[in-house]
Amino acid sequence: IFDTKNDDKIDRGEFTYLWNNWIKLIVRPISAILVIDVQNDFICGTLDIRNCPAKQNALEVLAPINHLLETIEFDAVFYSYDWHPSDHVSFIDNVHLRKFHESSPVPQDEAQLYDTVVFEGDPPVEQKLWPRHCVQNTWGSELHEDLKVLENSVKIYKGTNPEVDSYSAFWDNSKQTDTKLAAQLRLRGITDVYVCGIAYDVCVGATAIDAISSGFRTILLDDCCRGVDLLNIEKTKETVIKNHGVVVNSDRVKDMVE
Ligand code: VGL
Ligand code: ZN
Repeated sequence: IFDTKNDDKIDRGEFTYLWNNWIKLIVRPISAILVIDVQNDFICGTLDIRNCPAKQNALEVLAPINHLLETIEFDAVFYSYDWHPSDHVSFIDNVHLRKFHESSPVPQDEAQLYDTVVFEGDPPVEQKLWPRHCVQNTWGSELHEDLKVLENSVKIYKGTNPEVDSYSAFWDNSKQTDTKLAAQLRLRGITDVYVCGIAYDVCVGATAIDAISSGFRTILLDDCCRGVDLLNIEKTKETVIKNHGVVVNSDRVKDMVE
């Protein structure tokens, strides 16, 4: 094929065909899908994102995610759970349990839902205040009953430390402890990570960014996500693209996964 004297006799169509197959054999993509936080509280419970600024309906992720899980043979499937103890730092009704740091933009007795405050600590911790949600072993923290859950899938629990929030399914927000998700992906030889779920601009975005920095080719499934704030959803997509991830609709996946 690399015969330069007879270069003009080479069948370019044949060459391209062989080349594509060699590439696929050499670097066969091994794919995982991460289904992020498709839990009752975000869909129809205490942190129903229909009440958030973007007014999106998280129920709409179920059909496209289920369709993918039914039609695409991913090499691994992971479901993450936001899984908080009752005294979790992110709950507005828990602000009285801790002291605010002097640098907090909002004083302790004036803190409102969705404010970002700073708690005392070493170092002080910045935290957005959410309604109580996804408390461990409650209905609100269960996956939605209409979500397809595959056998042999892996469940990842995050936000279990009462003092630290965890948006990403890889790391807590202070990057102190990891969930072992990256190790589990590497153990399976995963090269490509598809990310979908709720909330687009919070846990899905943080997970996609960490997937990229953990070295995985990362594909964000735009139509399989719903979020809190439209501007932040746009910023999430921009950040993923800027960091060499891709954002696609789920109808593209069948051509990307063998
Ligand atoms: C989430 C807010 C608080 C999420 C979790 O799953 O996106 N959002 N905790
Ligand atoms: Zn949470």
